[in-house]
Amino acid sequence: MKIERIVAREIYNSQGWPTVQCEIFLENGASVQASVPSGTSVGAHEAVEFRDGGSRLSGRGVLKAVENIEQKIAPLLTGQAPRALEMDLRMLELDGTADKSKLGANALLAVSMAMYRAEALCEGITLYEFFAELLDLDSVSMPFPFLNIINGGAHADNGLHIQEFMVVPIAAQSFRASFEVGVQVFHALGELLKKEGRSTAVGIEGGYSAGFRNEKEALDMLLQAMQSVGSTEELGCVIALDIASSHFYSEDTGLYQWGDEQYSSDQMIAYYEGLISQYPIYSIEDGLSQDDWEGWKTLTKALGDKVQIVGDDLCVTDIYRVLRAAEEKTATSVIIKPNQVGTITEVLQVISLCKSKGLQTIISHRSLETEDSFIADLAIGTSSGQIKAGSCSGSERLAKYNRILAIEDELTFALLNDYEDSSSF
Ligand code: 2PG
Ligand code: MG
Repeated sequence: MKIERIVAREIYNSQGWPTVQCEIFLENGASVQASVPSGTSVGAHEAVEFRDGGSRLSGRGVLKAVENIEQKIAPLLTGQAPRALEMDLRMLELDGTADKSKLGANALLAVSMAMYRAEALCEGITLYEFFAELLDLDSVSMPFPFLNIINGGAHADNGLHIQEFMVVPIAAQSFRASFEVGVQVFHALGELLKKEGRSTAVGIEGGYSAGFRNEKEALDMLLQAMQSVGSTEELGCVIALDIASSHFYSEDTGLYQWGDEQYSSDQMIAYYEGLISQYPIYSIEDGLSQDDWEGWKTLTKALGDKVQIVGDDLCVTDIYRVLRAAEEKTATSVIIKPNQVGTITEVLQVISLCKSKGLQTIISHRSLETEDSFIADLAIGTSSGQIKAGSCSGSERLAKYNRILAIEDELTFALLNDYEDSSSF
């Protein structure tokens, strides 16, 4: 089946800013679509988006990225059968830059995601099955959800330094049961906030953005919400934090600006040590700044056997940075965000590298999302084990979780059928 036409358009993300959507039409009239997300707290080493600049939409229009797809990429790929991996390599060659700045990571990613969907469609399999086939996996596993219940940092206007306070239900037997625990904690915290006459407004990832006095108060209320649903042991529910510390680190002083205080890397590590002793914390993301490799080494040595040490801005889904993190033991887990690198082929390479180096992976959304549920298939098809897709409010967040629920049903149904077939003899 050949590609008849590749179309791109400017659409709007969950915060009303422009982003790129690509649609691929096949000869038989079928079509697939993909839309790309964007970040708010963007790492310095991420691949770059192509934005129009100028005065229209504060310079954030993506009409030039759309033009890059339709005029530069489409002529290269139209008229051929969709072969995602090979086509990603051709796009990368056409772009020719390390940071994807010639065509834009947003232009490349929209085509890459749509192409993986098109090839899966032509093969008559689902997207997650296609990923499992490419990674040579005999079976897949469901990921644990990281539900971002309280938003802070660059994602809310409440003065919290920590960007994400997430709940991770780890003990349930299925994704559905895990997610239900997370949802209950979200609503329980809403009730607690209401009872205290506080705002239940949400931040840009759908978690509460109330004005907490400090991180301790936010954690205490989160814990109270968890306990009101059941004891934390009984719930099997733990806390994950994304500190996103690059955004309050000063290159000039080499220190972290925490309110009126300034902390060194060692003081930040001591602060996390204190938190771990008081709360059921399971995972800490971007605890130190994106280029503080020495600090990360100390952090991983000090806390790596107690909690998951997650590199996001540190690794930016870049194969060389992930390799360095593995070799220098600066993290135990890696955030995987397709738009940090620009093509799905590179994402799959990074996931494979993590698996071979014993690093955990967390497939992640961005703060500015669309209704595209691509990362749900990616998390399952690569058996990545963990997914963070925001809170349980906002359809752009739920699109991912709901897709996982549907895939879980599909897999359970297939298992039951296999069992019935085998037991009928
Ligand atoms: C992060 C992400 C997603 P943003 O820092 O991990 O939660 O936020 O997309 O703003 O970078
Ligand atoms: Mg992060």
